[in-house]
Amino acid sequence: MAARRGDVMSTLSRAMAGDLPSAARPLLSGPAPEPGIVHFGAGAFHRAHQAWFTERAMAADGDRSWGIVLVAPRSPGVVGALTDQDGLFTVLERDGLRRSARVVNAVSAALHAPSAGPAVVERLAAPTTGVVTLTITEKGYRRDPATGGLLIDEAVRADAAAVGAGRVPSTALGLLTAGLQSRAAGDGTPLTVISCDNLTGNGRQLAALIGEFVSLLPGTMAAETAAYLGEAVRFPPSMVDRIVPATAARDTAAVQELIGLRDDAAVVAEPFGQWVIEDDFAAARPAWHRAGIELVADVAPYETAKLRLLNAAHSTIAYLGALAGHAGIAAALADPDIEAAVRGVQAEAAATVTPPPGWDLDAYGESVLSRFRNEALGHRCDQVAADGSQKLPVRAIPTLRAARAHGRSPQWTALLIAAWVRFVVHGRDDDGRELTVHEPLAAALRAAAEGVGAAEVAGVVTRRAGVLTPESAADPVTAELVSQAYLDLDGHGVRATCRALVRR
Ligand code: CS2
Repeated sequence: MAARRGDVMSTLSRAMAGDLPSAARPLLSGPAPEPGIVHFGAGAFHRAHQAWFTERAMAADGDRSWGIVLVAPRSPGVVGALTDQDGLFTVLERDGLRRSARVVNAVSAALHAPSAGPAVVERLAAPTTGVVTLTITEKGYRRDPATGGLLIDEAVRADAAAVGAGRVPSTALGLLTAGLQSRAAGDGTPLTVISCDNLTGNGRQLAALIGEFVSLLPGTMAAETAAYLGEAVRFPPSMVDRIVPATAARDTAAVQELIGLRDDAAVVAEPFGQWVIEDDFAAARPAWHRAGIELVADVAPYETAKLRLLNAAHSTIAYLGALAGHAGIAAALADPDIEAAVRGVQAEAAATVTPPPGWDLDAYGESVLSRFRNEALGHRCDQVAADGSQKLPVRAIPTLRAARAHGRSPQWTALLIAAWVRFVVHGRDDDGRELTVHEPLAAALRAAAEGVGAAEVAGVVTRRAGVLTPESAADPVTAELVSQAYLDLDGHGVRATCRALVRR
């Protein structure tokens, strides 16, 4: 570990990789793998999940042709650091006092789309590209919450016009459409496109949104691309799972200590990781089955169980935790009143879910809670609380609807929704301290709630955000449960509200 040159810590690079302690060396030794995958989204999750699994797969069968070209659609994010580090980055795993770090060799190149010119579309069009993956977050799909279809706004129209005119589009969906159009006009090599975001039926939704995008292209181009989509492109749904908080300074410092080099693209994660993909590929794929990835006939039960029992529970901890004054997820779950609410949400969800083959939903719910208790991860409530208007329709509303369809009164799920409303509109915890609120609709929702009586706030805000479907919003029991929970949070705070619901 002799990487110190004078007083300056050297930065991770391929030339320095030989100096790494043996436990930290990449599984795939040698040069960067040849590009075979294009990935959209430069967040930490991709590095700790798909890139980590794919390196494992390449190391397992020695096929080095599935290197990842990482595309940052908007902000350059980590592109500069990854380029300087020859695509190498570290995954730091933390669990209690245990920590370990390993450098991952999976990235062939990193591109910042706005500055890369036609390079992204060229890479998508290259016959050697066999798979595209996406982690562009819920809001990156540009879904219209009211219709579930593509939100055809100015950016989408401009992108469709750009593709039509052979210019480079700017949104992730626009770039993907340009790549598909280019393949359709070329030799039509098959392609598999895998959404790795937390959407219901993510593959099906992405296929539909791309279909809509393609229909906005000029006539012949639209027809040719649509034909290619139908014949040679598959969009298998996938369920992804690994808790990956934002990398903090203490994580970068831990990596430096463990690998002896500075890494500006390091990510921190829990040891657990899961990826379930529907076995529906257009052509070849990496040896993912040799890297622990489950290839199944139907992803839906896995995805439903994960969204409703894990993600909804996570959001419950985040909103109630933030409102009760907790900064971290683990600390919030250690609060017995919040734990009762989280268990309530999980129980309501479990009653609506068909377990995936071989799963015991009680054991799954418990395993999720024990993962959330991993305090060493430093996962913050405000991170999970971000973008609630995009997340709740996927992770909470389906439970609410299914429970109501069976005549039940899902009070805990209603509390989750009310807590989100309170978090966004009030923006302060129960002791009056200001909260960090990341919510794309925050300004509009606060304006909508202005001057509205407390009994009406939850209804007005959930309708304005499109979080409740019109059918759920019209259900008097749902409306009453959410409004009452909001009034209780407003009047008595998180703890008293949870205690009262436990007694109910
Ligand atoms: C979290 C997820 O931030 C959030 O919304 O619920 O990112 C969660 O950590 C992952 O889905 C776990 O796989």
